[in-house]
Amino acid sequence: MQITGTQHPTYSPDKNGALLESYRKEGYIALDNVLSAAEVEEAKATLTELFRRIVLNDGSIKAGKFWSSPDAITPHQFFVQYEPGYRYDPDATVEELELKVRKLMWYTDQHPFFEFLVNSHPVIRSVIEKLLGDRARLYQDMALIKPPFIGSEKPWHQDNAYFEAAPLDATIGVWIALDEATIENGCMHLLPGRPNLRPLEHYHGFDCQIVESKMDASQAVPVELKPGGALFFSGLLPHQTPPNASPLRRRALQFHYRSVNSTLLSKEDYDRLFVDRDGVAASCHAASARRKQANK
Ligand SMILES: O=C(O)CCC(=O)C(=O)O
Repeated sequence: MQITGTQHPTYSPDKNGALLESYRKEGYIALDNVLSAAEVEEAKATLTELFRRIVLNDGSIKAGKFWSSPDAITPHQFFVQYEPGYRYDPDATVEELELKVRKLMWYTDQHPFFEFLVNSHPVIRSVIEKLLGDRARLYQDMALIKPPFIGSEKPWHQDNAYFEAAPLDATIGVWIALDEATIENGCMHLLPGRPNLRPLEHYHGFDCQIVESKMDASQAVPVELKPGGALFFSGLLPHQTPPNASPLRRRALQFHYRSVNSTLLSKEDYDRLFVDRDGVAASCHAASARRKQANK
């Protein structure tokens, strides 16, 4: 069993000033004990329960809500994504299948415990709103599973490259470790510092990712977390997770919020805002458009 020796502060309101300063300077903060041991156990058990319900197709999965915009026509629907190398085996048991899952997405409205975590958990909401400087609404939810041996890399990217909210500092993510997250099993790696908190050009490699020459990956820092520890990070912070080649699980919850006063733009308008220094539209949408154009 791995035990990370890394220590992060435990949240208390008297730390608000220092946490905000650190967030503004580095683009993230890490905290221990955001979830209690009991909450971590409940989150893991509830993820398993939701996975079983969707895989067994027992009729208990509700039609999705649309968190991002009440005006949107298409609701987001809970789905499961398997690791890219996994070939579906109809004889696999549910337990075996769960160890092939890369992510669950749009799942938090399927269970009251996750609704509590995203909407009302006192530490999550306090920290998010303090760092955002505004009331927050949920923008996106995922559970990122990175299973033992086959959990694949998520390449360098900025979450704002996927989003459409303005202004660019109005989005924030929280990534909560449910297992120990270490360098060996694929913890978060970050490129901190104000100069990196600006749009960086993305392209479509094996995923939507930052153009390598636009960042200095040698300055990256890994952030190991104990179960219940969490990383709060700007939508502009470049981050990556390496593969999990270890025998250990690395489950995490990730919720993104945006300020209630932010605006969702059309993809075209967002591409005029999310622009790299050299004037290149930097989002994943712009990267897809360039790829389509090149393949014509
Ligand atoms: O948990 C991970 O492996 C990385 C997730 C991530 O950065 C993302 O999906 O945006």
